[in-house]
Parts: sequence; C-alpha cells; structure tokens
Amino acid sequence: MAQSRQRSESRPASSRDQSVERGKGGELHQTAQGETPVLTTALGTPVSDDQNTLKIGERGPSLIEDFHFRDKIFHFDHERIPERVVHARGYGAHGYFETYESLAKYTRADIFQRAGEKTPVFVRFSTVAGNKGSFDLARDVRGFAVKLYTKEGNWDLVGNNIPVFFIQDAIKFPDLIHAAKQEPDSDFPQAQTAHDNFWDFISLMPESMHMIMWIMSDRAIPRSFRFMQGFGVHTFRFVNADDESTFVKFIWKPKLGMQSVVWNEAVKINGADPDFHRRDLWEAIQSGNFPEWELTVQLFDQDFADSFDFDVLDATKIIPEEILKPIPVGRLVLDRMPDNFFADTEQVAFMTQNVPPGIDFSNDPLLQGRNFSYLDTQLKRLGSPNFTHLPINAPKCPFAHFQQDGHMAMRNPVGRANYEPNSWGVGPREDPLRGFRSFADAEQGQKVRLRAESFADHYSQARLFFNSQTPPEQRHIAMALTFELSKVQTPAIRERMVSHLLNIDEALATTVADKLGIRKMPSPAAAAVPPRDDLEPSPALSIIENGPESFRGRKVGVLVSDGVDAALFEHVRSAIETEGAVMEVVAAKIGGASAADGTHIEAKHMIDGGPSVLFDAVVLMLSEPGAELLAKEAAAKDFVSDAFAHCKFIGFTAGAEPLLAKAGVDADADEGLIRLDSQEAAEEFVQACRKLRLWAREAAVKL
Ligand code: HDE
Repeated sequence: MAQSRQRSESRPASSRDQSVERGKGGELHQTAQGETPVLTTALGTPVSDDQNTLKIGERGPSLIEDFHFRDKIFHFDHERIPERVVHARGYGAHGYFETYESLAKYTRADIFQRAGEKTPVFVRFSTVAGNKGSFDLARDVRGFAVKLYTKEGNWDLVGNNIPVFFIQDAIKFPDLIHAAKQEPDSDFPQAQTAHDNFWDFISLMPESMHMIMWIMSDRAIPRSFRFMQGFGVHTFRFVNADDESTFVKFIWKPKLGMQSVVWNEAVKINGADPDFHRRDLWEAIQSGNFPEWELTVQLFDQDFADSFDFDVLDATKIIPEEILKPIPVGRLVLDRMPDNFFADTEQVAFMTQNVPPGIDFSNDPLLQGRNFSYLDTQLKRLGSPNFTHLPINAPKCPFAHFQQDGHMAMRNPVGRANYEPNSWGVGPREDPLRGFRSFADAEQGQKVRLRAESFADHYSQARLFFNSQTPPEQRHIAMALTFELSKVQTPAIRERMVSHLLNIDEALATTVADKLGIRKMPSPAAAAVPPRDDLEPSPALSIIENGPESFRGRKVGVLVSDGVDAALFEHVRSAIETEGAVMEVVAAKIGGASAADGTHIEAKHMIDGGPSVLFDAVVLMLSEPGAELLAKEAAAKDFVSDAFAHCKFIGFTAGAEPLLAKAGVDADADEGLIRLDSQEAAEEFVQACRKLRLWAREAAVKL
C-alpha cells in the first residue's frame, strides 16, 4: 500500500489517464481532446513509471532486467557526436533562394534557369576556432555555409564572411588550425587567436597577411549574422549547355547592410550574453523579420584572369568590386528556425564537392583540398556513409542509385536490382546529357610540389585592404593587432609581426610597435615580390563607407524609471518601430516601472542583465528621482558610460541628467546625445541612429 502511494505521488499528473492515437510512423500523437500521449521506450513499449528504477523492495538493489532504464540511459550516454574540428559553434536556419533572371547563357545549373524559381535552403553560420560551447563574439572569421536543395542535387556553397583565406594550399590547413586552437599542453585559450602559437605560425606565413588585415578588422566582430556579407572565396566555374565555362566568384550581400561591434563591446557581450548572435537570429526569425541577402556574382573569362594583377586561383586574393562589378542574381531569405537544433544544425553536412551540373571547380589548390577533405569529416562526425539519409542532408529532388546497407541504412534500393548493368530492365541509368559533366579543361604538366610564382605577392592586397578602410576602421585594425600581440609572450614573435606590417603600412607598423613598447623597429620582412603601392583603394571593402543609412533591424535599449511621461514613452516606441527597429525596456526591477500617469511599463531586462552592449542605441527615459536612484547603481552607470564609449546614440529625458553626470558623460558632449522632449525629438533621435555609430566620438573616448 505504502509502495503504490509513493509511486503515484512521484509521477507527474500529466502522465495519467491519457488516450492517444498512433501516427503513420507509429509515433503517438496527442488526441483531438488535446490529452497527453503515453510515454514509451524507443521501441514503443508504454512506460508505467519514469521516476524510479526497478528494485527489489523500496530500498533494495536495482535489477538489470529494467529495460526501460537501460534504453533511456544507453541513449543518453550516446547523445554526443564529435563536434566539428573547426566551425564547431554554429547556428542555422531554413529558408529559400529566389532566382532573379535566367543565367542560362552562363550556366546550365537548373537553379539559375527560371526567373522566380524558389529553391529551399539551409544556412549554418559559425565561428571557426572556438569549441561548440564557446561564446559568439570571438574575434574570428564566420562560416557562411549555404545548402541549396536544387532540383538537380544539393549545392553546398560553403563560404565565410571574409573573401580571402589564411593559406594558399590545403596541405597547410591542419597546421593553421592546430596553431589557432587551444595550445595542446594547456588547452587554452578558448576561441581566441591572441596567443603565441597562432602568431608564431602566422608570422612565419607571409601568405596570411591579407587575411590578417581582415580578421584584425571589424569584419571579425560582426554585430549579427544578419549584417554580414558571405563569400564563396574561391574562383568557381559556371558551365553552360554548350560546355562553355565562365569563372565565377560568389558574394552574399545583406539587405540590412553591414555592421560590427567594437572590441571592448565584444568582450562585454560575451559575458552578458554568450549566445548574442544565436539569440539575434532566433528573435529576428521568430518575430517575422526574416533576414535577407542578395547573391551577387563576379563573372570573368580566361582573358580577364590572364590580365588581372593577381592569380584568380589564389584564395588569398580578391578581385576588387570596382574592377569587376558583382551582378545580383537572386535573393536568400531565412524564414524558419529548425524544430530541433541537433537534427538540423548539428547534423548538417556541408561539402564543397556538392555541386549540381552547371557549377564546377577551378584549380584553386585550397578548393581542391577542401573537395577531398569534407567527405572524410562527415563520415568521422556522423559515423556512417548513410549520413545523406538524414533529412537535413538528403536531396529534395528525386534520386536513385545502387548504394545500400551500412550503419543506419534507411533507404535501400527496392527490388532485385542493386547493380548495373543488369538485364532485369529495372533500376536507374546514367544520362550523358543531364548528368554532371566535369568541365573538360586541358591539363598538362609535371608532377611537382611547387607554389606558383603568380601566388608570391603576399603584401600588396593586404595594403589595398588597409588603404580602403576609413580612419576609424584603420584605428580598429591597429588596436586589434596591439591587443592580440600584447597577449603573445615571446618578444621575437611580436617583432616578426611588426616586420610584416612594415610591408603593409608604415604608419600601422609604427603605431603597433609603439603601443607594444618595441623600442627598436625591426627591418621589413623579406618579401618575395616587392609590395605594390599603385593599387587603387576599394571603397567597397569598408563597412563604414557602405552603411545602410537605416536603423532597420537594429535594437534600442530603453532604460526607464518610475514617474516617466507615458506619452513620450509611446512616441519613442512608435518612432523606433516605424523605422523597423526593435525596442526593449530595461528597468531597475524586472517587474517594470510605473509612468507618471500610473501606466505600467513592462520590462524585458533588469538593469544588471540588460547592459547597453546588447543594444545598438539607448534611451534614458528617466524621471529625476528615478535617475538619482539609478545613479547609485554601478550597472546603470556602466549602461550609460559604455553606450557613450561605444559611440552609440543616446536619447535622454531632462530627468536623466543626474545619471549622465554620475556616469561621467557630458549631456552636451556631441551630437550623439539627443534630448527627448517631444514626438519630433523622438523621431530625430531615430533618424540620427541611422548612422549606427558616431565614430567622431571615438577619438575623445580613447577606449
Ligand atoms: Fe572548411 N572545413 N576547410 N573552410 N569550412 C570544415 O567540415 C577544410 C576553408 C568552412 O557549418 C570541416 O563539416 C579544409 C575555407 C565552413 O558545418 C572540415 C580547408 C573556407 C565550415 C573543413 C578548409 C571554409 C567548414 C569541419 C583548407 C571558406 C563549416 C567540419 C583547404 C571558404 C560548415 C565540417 C558547417 C568546415 C576542412 C578551408 C569554410 C574539417 C581542409 C577556405 C563555413 O572538413
């Protein structure tokens, strides 16, 4: 009696008295009455008690015959699969790609044949160096991997948010990644390149200098996945129905424009919200603000390739947009989060060699190495050659082949014929016309391990990138280099890096050397090819030059206190929402605040949990007594001083001045501080925010 009472008490009420229906796949569904389905083992046996293992007596030994316990714990013990060696931390979403116009002239890829064609896609964004549980705002390249489920097979465009790479030949990839990840003896630092091994390797690899300029720039600390460009990096080929090839480089451009954070802010975001980028994508999609990118292509022929200053097969080089204009060919919309993170985002298997007929490779040695590597990775990680049977990896077009068996085979060929040729007259056959035909490029040469001389110029495009940045962006690069190299313990490595910087920009090298306290300037590194100084800057490379001039998709943190003007609060909300931005309320208490007229204002964050680093701009909507109370709290002072230091626009009510003063911010410091006393002022504030940051302030705050 006692035993049965104990069991029923410890069982959740919801598991009692259900009536359920069985679905097609045998799974149990909720009944029409909305009652809870019965819990079962993985094999469908209904479970009577999920709180206690099977024992002899209440306090007796457990029985190995408890198959429900065994089933449950066995599965739990096997829940983890190896994380990706690189790009372990990522976040994905579903959506579609819509083709603008037929590109039949250039490619026979089915996806580019019909204007308006919609192709389902899955995109996974990632950092590279950090482990799966690392924070989102590491200084790092971001993966931008797109799987397009075309009608002629999956096309994986496995790119990054930076158009160049560290190395030219795939054989150096393991060295690069070993050097970048945690040092093998200490197993730190996590998700950062600011350590000796990384800079030791880099300083011995001049080919990495162009990429170094990019990862030391603001591109490596994006504000959101939604505000990043994406690049296929390598030169690919389009091949048309007449087997003619055109070289192509792929660039994704965010409709909301680019935006990054500043380093001091990134460090704080990682503490305040390690999932900052994930949350941003989740919230945008869940609220119906679907992020969008335009796919553009740079198309060129062999003559262009021959006349271009650099080798188009060298993944450490770009073709500046001013020299070869990218043509928009379609748009990517992300409109659905996966129902389950593991099923899709963790199990998705991208492979550069997944190309449909009409898209082909160039001889870029990095791309060729990748085409070889990714299949291995997927087998290791997903554990069976049948990883293509997983719904996220399976094509969405008809497919037929004779592959069979292996671990977890879910789609074996049906019937007798599992080989070809066969005389049974059944089974799929090759199609020389529709099938994938490699571009028949004429190749000849000796078998050698050599780097082409046309790959030898390592500094000119690094210089081009640096010269194309605005002064604040150039400052950020100098600060990033100084920060990273300050974490390097070995002076010789720091000096070696400065010797490379001398080949890129003398002022940059001098600033970094000075900030590192290097007394004797090293000589410039020996350059295989003298760096050029005749390359025209490319304004397209600057984030600030190409600002969206809109505050759409951004977020304002409004710090409120009791006693504020409810009408003004509503004006601010309406101005923000009209712009297509989002407002979140921060208050001293999570219960919110009461406006002067008694209206309740709900808060999303308590001040300690809602620092200003989480927002693109802030409003201090405070009554004077409210500001005086908040001025006693460190978190409120940081809210203001950080927003100011990070060059954000700050709207404030007259009552907020005591808090501004306590935070050390002069209310009249610059035009980024905007008094909010009317509906018009609220609108002006939001218009000012379209600049995103007031970079002119940066020199004054000296972060
Ligand atoms: Fe990758 N890369 N990579 N990579 N890469 C992987 O594949 C590799 C490179 C990129 O969200 C791995 O599934 C080699 C360049 C992205 O799932 C692995 C080389 C670019 C992702 C691998 C490169 C990338 C990966 C690890 C040098 C930008 C994440 C897990 C030749 C164009 C995809 C996995 C996702 C992932 C190998 C260089 C982009 C180990 C050998 C260049 C976005 O197979």
